[in-house]
Amino acid sequence: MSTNTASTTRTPVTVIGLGMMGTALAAAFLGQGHPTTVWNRSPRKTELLTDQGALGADTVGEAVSAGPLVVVCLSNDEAVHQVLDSESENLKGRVLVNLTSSTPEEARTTAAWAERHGIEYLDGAIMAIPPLVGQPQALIFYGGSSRAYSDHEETLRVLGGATTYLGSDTGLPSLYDVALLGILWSTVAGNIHALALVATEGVTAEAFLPYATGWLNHVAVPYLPRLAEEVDRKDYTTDISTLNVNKEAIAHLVSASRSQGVSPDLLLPVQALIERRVARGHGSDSLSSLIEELRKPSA
Ligand code: FVH
Repeated sequence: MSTNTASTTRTPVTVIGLGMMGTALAAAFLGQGHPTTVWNRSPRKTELLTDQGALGADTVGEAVSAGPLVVVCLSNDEAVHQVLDSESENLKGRVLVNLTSSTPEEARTTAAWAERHGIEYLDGAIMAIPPLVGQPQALIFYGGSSRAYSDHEETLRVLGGATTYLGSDTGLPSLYDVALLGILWSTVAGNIHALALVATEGVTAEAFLPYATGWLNHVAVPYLPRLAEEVDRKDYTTDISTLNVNKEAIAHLVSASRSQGVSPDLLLPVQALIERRVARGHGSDSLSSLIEELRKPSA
């Protein structure tokens, strides 16, 4: 164990996992004066933090026993259980905050494991990259024990100013996580397809960039509130842009991609969804009507 210079008034925190994210988490706690104990499978990664005043634990047990709040941030759910399943007795009565990415099912399974062992549990999803940790705009979702959250909200808010508690369902943070990532990946995918398309005529990504950002800022983002209203009301009537119109337009995109020598693969699933919805008689609906093609068929 190395020495620690943090203040004694702040809640001691243990961070298990010092990858890119875990290191940023531990540094944020240290930076706000929390006595911070760290453990990592590869011990050499603890040095960066012990140099900043963290206590380096030689074992997971030593790290878990160091205080009331244990934050774990590893590659995946399997790693979390490889490291912590044998520490269930040691974790009893403490608060375990799991900031490892997982599925809602994995989160709920881990929450059930924690409950069986008397561990107060919060699942979390970090919607930020390591350099943003600790910044006011850093968004981290939490779900699980309301007592654990209220007891430690001030400490957890050190990690991000946009810290948000979603309620007692431990599966919600990862559901929000993957839902938002889906928006990110489809937006980036659409951009990548567009850049491949315009590049066939020598247009650089830099030259196209202002049009892409303008399109998102002035057309796509302003549509989202109306999209949300249509989905919540299940009212897909529109006098702005129907599926019939979009069926024709996306056919142009697929045809142009092929004739320009660019694969339409990223957009074919969207075209198929539009064509299926139109074929089912919803051609005059708005784009939001596509959600009905995604929902599981009602039993
Ligand atoms: N990095 C990011 O931008 C994203 C932002 C959103 C949230 N993610 C999630 O954070 C988790 C950790 O991600 P990371 O970026 O820190 O990942 P790595 O730098 O690869 O570090 C992985 C740590 O996990 C340890 N580890 C992996 N497997 C095991 C195992 N079986 N037993 C013990 N520890 C394990 C690894 O240890 P080592 O390789 O250094 O010995 C690292 O500490 C992740 O869920 C992201 O989705 C980050």
